[in-house]
Amino acid sequence: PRFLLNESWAANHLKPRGPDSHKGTYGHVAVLAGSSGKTGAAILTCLGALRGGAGLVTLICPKSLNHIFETTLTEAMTFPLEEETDIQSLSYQAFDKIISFCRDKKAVAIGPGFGIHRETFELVHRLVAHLDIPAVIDADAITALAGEVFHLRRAQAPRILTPHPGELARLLDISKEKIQENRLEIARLAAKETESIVVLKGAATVVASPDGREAVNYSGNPGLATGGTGDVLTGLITALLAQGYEPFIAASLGVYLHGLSADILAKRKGPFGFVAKEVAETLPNAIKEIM
Ligand code: NPW
Ligand code: AMP
Ligand code: MG
Repeated sequence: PRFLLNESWAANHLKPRGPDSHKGTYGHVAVLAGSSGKTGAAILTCLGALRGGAGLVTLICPKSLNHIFETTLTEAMTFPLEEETDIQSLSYQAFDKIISFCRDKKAVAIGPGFGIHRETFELVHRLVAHLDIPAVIDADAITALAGEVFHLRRAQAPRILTPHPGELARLLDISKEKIQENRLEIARLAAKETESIVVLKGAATVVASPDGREAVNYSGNPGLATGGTGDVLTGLITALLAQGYEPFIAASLGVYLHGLSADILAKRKGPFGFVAKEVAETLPNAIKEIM
């Protein structure tokens, strides 16, 4: 079955909040993101999660960068961990602490600005296979899995991959051009190959599940073609997972709301020049528009 992600689809799937609900109802999101030079990616992922309605958000980060996050992120918490001294990224040494921290969390985001050192890649491989909660895998974590998708097949909990065409090209070792020529078919193939839900980003984002469901998005505009918007989407989808949406619905609803937020900004501010942070900040307006 194929769905068009439009306003009526989203309105049918977005759940209202019960008056007696509390932050525990909406799940605690863990975010594994950020390294030296890419702290913004981690911040944007956390903002995407908060604006997407997560009950609580904690950023797991390298200790040396903790002060940046503590001063920038008011509503999110941090969980600083020892890092390899010279890379200011987390490495496989942090594996056990991350696994035990995530045990009672509802969903985890892995990858935005996470780093591309070998030690970080090894951490990603082990986390992808062993974390027993739903995970959104993006950016550097997708790059870490290039030629190593078997780690995904070992996972016992749902995995959602959110590649842009460049990342999917790297993951599957096929050209960007080939991907763009047949986005739906390649996304479907990638979902089968990785046994994960695949969100192939870009104009008319495609969502494909290994169970055969697929969706094409009708919201969004080229104003989104600016640094950090993908990081916001990752946080948003993770927040929807934490709120209990089934993984394919969480991915699809996240893609639609993210695009709608950009459409509201394009109308309000102009067709481009709005920034990723504003896409996060406008998510409540997008939710309001379809509720
Ligand atoms: P080309 O060559 O431009 O045509 P990378 P990244 C291609 C973090 N960030 N359609 C592109 O193609 C991220 O989270 C941090 C077609 C090129 O080949 C990552 O961790 C920020 N092709 C890290 O930086 C803000 C497309 O992909 C390749 C495409 C690197 O992420 C920015 C580039 O991909 C950023 O989010 C499309 N729609 N989109 C921060 N403030 O901290 C991309 N490509 O090398 O993975 O680089 O996406 O910038
Ligand atoms: P990333 O490259 O990871 O930062 O993600 C970019 C985000 O912007 C994704 O959600 C893309 O789907 C979206 N995006 C980029 N270009 C366009 C476009 N021309 N039309 C609609 N959405 C776009
Ligand atoms: Mg990205």
